[in-house]
Amino acid sequence: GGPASLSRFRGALVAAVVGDCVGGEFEGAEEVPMENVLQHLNSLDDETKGNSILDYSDDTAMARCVVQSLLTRTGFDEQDMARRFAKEYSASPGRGYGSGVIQVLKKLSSPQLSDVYQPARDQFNGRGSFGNGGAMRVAPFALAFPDIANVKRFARLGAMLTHSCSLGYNGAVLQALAVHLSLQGALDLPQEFISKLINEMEEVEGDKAALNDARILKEAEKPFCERLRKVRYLMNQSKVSIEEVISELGNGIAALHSVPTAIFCVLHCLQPREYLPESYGGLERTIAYSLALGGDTDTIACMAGAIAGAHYGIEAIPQSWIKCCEGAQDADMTAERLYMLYHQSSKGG
Ligand code: R7I
Ligand code: MG
Ligand code: MG
Repeated sequence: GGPASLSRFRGALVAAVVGDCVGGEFEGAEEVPMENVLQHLNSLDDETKGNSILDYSDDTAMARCVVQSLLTRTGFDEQDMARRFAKEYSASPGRGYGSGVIQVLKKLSSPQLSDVYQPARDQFNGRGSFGNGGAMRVAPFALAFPDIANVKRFARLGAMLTHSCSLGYNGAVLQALAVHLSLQGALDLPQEFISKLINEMEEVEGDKAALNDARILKEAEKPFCERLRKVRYLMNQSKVSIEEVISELGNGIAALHSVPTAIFCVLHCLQPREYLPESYGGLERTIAYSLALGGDTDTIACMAGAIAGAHYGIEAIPQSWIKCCEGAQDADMTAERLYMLYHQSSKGG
């Protein structure tokens, strides 16, 4: 479909859930042979396994809270979103949350809490978390706000409810920008897509707090920009090994070691690759490739899925995959409501 078509909204939201669910199988694995990935994905086509459900993890659990909050409040309401995160955690604590963020989610459920951003600030001796938990759930912000300034602003605030370190919340801003651009059709011109992301992040990372965090954590002056330049270098190589991607971009639980990686997965899989089945379309390639990197596979596949889904649309996701994943059909239903909210706001409401 054209820019911001319903198919793209559905694709983004559903492929994020599918990435989380199918990626759970390999989370934390150091090496994942492509053969194992393809076997896992093939097993989803198996009729006899048609009803087997792959559970979603914290990535989807929190994204669902974001969606429900944005829809119910018709915009960003930090109190409401914080309450939903806390409630979801206490109802299903076993979704594989990061070990640090659990403290935040417990504090957010206290009725005496006056500043919902405070628990996040208390993390890691007051520096805040740089984990990818803000980025993994951010896609709905890009699907709710048509204006890029709002996408950046609210993605940041939404992430800061749990991640107050700039290396955490700026990862969320980057992921939201990638989904935003993809939704507009920007992946039709991959070189311009990566340049736009770098330009946007130059400004985002020029912020005083970001420069300060980068210095304290001994990262490059603008860490996400540095990584995006590596993405641009790697996407322009005809051959790139998985080892090189892991060593240059990472596959870990930090936003800096996973958001640029997810963006690379999408760009790398725009073309057919010899080690991926010829029958696969771009979305299937992206998910398979994300899993083969190992490490934080559920989150990298979830984020790459959101970006790729916004590009290829819902038709690109195999029905058998959707059927196997908990919450995927549900995501498809809510995508239409986000589509309406987005197009309502773009009419100047
Ligand atoms: O970021 P977060 O929500 O975790 C998300 C990840 C995803 O992969 C999910 O699928 C799930 O598996 O978890 O949770 P946090 O606890 O805020 O951060 C994740 C981890 O990053 C922490 O448990 C720490 O190990 C590490 N980390 C830090 N370590 C040292 N110093 C994050 N920030 C810091 C830090 O400042
Ligand atoms: Mg998870
Ligand atoms: Mg994960």
